[in-house]
Amino acid sequence: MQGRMFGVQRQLPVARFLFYALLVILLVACAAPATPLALVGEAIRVENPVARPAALGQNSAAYFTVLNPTGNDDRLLSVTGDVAAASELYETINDNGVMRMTPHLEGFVIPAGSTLALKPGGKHMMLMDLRQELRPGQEIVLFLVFEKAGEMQVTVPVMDK
Ligand SMILES: [Cu+2]
Repeated sequence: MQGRMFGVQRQLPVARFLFYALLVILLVACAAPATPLALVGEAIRVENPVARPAALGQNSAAYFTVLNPTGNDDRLLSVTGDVAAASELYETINDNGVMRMTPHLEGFVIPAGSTLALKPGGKHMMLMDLRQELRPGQEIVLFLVFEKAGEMQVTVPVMDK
């Protein structure tokens, strides 16, 4: 009986050592990823969406930021919305002083732990041949389709002119 008690007491320091050793391993492992720790495990999300005001039948553009805090690259494949006859992903490029828009049928990659900014003068979403007027203050609904995150519904306010 006394021998067993002694045996348990002798094992306790070993258990404590293993506990701290495991803690150190976990801390080192957690410090390794490039993604800020607070963001790990969160899903892809869209922030600050806006659309340009435009008249019925005209073209408009939508801008937003996609945050990818996951550990995997993802790709914004396409965008759709009932407000336009067609919606596509484009990029405005300065070609020797001439601004040109080029379509990105392959979509936009959002690397793991980084953001994709769609903004005026850069990558953006075109809303072509509007089925309705887009007035400032109004809200429209767009659907973004991601390779891994799937479809995401986004409410987009129409910005001031
Ligand atoms: Cu455009």
